Amino acid sequence: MSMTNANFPMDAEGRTYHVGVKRGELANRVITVGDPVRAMILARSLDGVDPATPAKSVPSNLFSLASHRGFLTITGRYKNVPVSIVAIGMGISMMDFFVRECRAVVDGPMLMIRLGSCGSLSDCKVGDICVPSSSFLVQRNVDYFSEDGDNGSPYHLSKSVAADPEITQVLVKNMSAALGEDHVWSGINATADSFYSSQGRQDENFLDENQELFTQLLAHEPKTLTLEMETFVLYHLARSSTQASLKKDSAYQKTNGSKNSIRAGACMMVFAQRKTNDFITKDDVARVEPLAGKGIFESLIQVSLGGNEELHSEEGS
Ligand code: R1P
Ligand code: URA
Repeated sequence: MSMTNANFPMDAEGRTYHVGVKRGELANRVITVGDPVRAMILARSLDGVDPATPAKSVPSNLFSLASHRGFLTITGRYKNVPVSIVAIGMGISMMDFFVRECRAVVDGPMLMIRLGSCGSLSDCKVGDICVPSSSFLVQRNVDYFSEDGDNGSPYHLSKSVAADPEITQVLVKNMSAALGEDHVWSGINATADSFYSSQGRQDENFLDENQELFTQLLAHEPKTLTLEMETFVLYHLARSSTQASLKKDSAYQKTNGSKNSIRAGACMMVFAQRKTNDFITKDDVARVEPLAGKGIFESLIQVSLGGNEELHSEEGS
């Protein structure tokens, strides 16, 4: 694959370097997940999908693209609205690739909603859904572990960044309808730069100094519910998105006062209960994922893109 433009590499067709998508392959409304199999399960809810589609495969009537860097993009329609699902793998760098490269190939406003898995340090049970209205970042302070003296605390905790409030509210409503309101929790998410040290897991093979981490997280944000590895970057980049991509879209400019071109939200399924040490079973994942999928697709199409909705509903599939 040969690329031009070292600043934002794209190939001759206009495909991005890592996600691999080009204009016309991605809808303005996008669900992002970590696990490609979760993306395939969600794709079964899209319009016109054959129920006999084999497990762990992409329905043949949908557009799909597996990139050489592990991203999987699937585009189709849900209740006739163009939507995409992008599996990104794990970690904050993968979320950064996803948000920036997808933004680069779509015209007009975008909605991005994450369906992830998480650990819970609150009372949520495995299989419950959490919808965080904001997220903060937990980063290992590598200098603390150096040998040259006092370098602060072992973990940096950032300020919280808010999700889009309308997306959060619609997610709570639709997840409650799909799973029952007793299984849906609101609160704050912590995005960690490791599954292990900065999520408070104990590992005698490394010096991590994280025995007090949960206490510190709760002192920092008492409503901290969940620990995972991407959501903060999604919320942060949505809030940092500029209107550059909207300049061509006069209808949007006329009707929407927002300074951002991306609105984002997230929800996550509790896989690890960190207080009781429970971990979700395969059967529970198989039960919860399709229900959460229904809640997330309904939410994705119920929030308005703003501007000329008709124009955007013709794009992306
Ligand atoms: C770790 O097991 C992974 O699971 C969570 C974390 O954020 C991390 O990516 O999310 P996904 O299930 O979406 O990958
Ligand atoms: N994903 C995470 O990042 N942490 C967990 O504990 C479970 C899923």
